[in-house]
Amino acid sequence: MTISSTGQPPGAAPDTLDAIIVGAGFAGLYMLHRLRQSGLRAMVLEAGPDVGGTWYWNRYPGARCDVESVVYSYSFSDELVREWNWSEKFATQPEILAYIRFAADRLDLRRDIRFNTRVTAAHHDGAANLWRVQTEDGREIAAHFCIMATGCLSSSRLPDIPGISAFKGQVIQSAHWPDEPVDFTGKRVGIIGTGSSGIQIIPIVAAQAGHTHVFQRTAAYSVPARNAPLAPDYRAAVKVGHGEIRRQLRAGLIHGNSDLRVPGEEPVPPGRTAAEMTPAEREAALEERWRRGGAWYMFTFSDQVVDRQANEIAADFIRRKIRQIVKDPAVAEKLCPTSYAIGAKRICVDTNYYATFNRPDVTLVDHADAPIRAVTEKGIRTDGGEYELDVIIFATGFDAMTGALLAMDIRGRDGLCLRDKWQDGPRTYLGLGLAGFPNLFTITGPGSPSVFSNVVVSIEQHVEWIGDCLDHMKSIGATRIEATEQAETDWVRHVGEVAHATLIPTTRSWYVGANIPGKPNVFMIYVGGVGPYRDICNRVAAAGYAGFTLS
Ligand code: N01
Repeated sequence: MTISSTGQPPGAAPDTLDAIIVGAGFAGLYMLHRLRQSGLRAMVLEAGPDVGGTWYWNRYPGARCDVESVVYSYSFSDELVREWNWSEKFATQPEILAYIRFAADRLDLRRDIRFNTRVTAAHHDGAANLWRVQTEDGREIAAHFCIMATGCLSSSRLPDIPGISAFKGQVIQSAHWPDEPVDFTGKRVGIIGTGSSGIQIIPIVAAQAGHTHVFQRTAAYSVPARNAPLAPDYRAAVKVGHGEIRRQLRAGLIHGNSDLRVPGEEPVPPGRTAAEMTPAEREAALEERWRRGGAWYMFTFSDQVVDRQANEIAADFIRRKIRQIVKDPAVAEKLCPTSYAIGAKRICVDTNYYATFNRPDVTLVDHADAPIRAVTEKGIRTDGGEYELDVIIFATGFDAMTGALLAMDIRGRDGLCLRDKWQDGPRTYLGLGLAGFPNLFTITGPGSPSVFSNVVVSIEQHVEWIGDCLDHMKSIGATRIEATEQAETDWVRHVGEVAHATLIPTTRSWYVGANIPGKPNVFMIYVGGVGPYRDICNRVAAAGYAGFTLS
């Protein structure tokens, strides 16, 4: 059976689609657009009421992307680049959501998206060579291909602290913030979690609340964002230079616009190893990265994530900054991260985070002194006493990489269940395909650079690779593609080898699934860089999709 030029397979039921795409965030929207360009009939199923994915749900106060706006946006369309103007270096969630809505409308995507439609199951019907996708409202939709665009950080979690349902005040999850603005004026607020989300929320809530208690289990490394409005001449320069910026981003030569030549600023010199620099040079380089702000502090030394000494120099610089900013030395010490290498958990980017602890109406409750035991009717009980609260905010993270996929009952060839296949941790080939699951693709799936890259760059690469793959299948009359067991095993080994050559897997983080009780601890991300990864994927395609079986 071949896919016809109209995208309709001969003999297929009229409502059989070429592809179902799950999720209408950055990935699902571009995938729909790309498949339409190939003349395929595709539909996006989206649990939420609108486009945006993570940028729809994570609408907490202070939510921003910590990758710079001009590069955290689609690069595939010159029109979109030309027509959209980012207002700030780091865009707010409302601005990113407005951008995604703009892209969806500009590309006329909404007519093929079913909103408020949560996918509960996807089963491959081998005889018909179709994916049968079931939704929460009891419908079934069939398609030849199923493409999971479900996001890496879309399955948020409440921790298993006992008593949460007993609390008489308001409980809010950062990733499911209420639609209406929450007024914290005069309220006693407790925030659990000091990762990227908590660090963005805390300064904003603290400025409004009567009193804020920050419950910290592990101190995080955070660098200032140095957010600022984008000057018109800078925006114009980015549009003019867009082609070259896109080339460099895709090759992994630059990561954000901190690396671009901003008018009036010299580009940051390429990193050298810490050992190649004198102590004065190292200090100047760290100071310069701190002054510029942003997550690219991680690249101050070229060996920062592989060499313990280089890593410690970069980590210690941040601790010294914390001690300078936070006036109470005891509080400063508690805010200093010491238990893990910088970068082994995602570095945070903040605006006024550490300075917030100088406010008289903010109290740091550190786990070492007062571990949380329970949520009670009145607040939070720790070993150090009970804190009475009106609101508790949980910024406690996500079941990353696999949570959204395993929330669905996905079954492949001969009924193979994804939950069984991944019981010892996720296994994929390239983070794109899975042995035993024909015609199923994952965009930024486990085993790809995904969250270890500017994820929009990685999304575009996967979407284009999948689109080209389906074009190729059509051209040779193939209707089925599946990763081989051998290719998958080799890739999983390679992902592990690359990761274990760095310091990144050396701590218990969501990168290894350690934040979810009972989740197998396996490093889930390809950290070899988007450039080398793109080369590998391109070579696989050029070799007739080596490591996949096509029929
Ligand atoms: O989640 P996290 P996040 N008791 O898992 C604590 C992206 N993102 O939503 O470290 C007490 O990082 C937990 O403590 P510990 C970005 O990739 C990007 O903040 O496990 N505390 C930790 O402090 C990011 O990395 C942006 O000891 C508990 C916090 O909760 C990823 O999303 C913004 C606990 C969870 O931190 C996730 O970030 C936001 C418990 N039982 C998110 N359980 C930007 O672009 C958990 N914690 C800016």
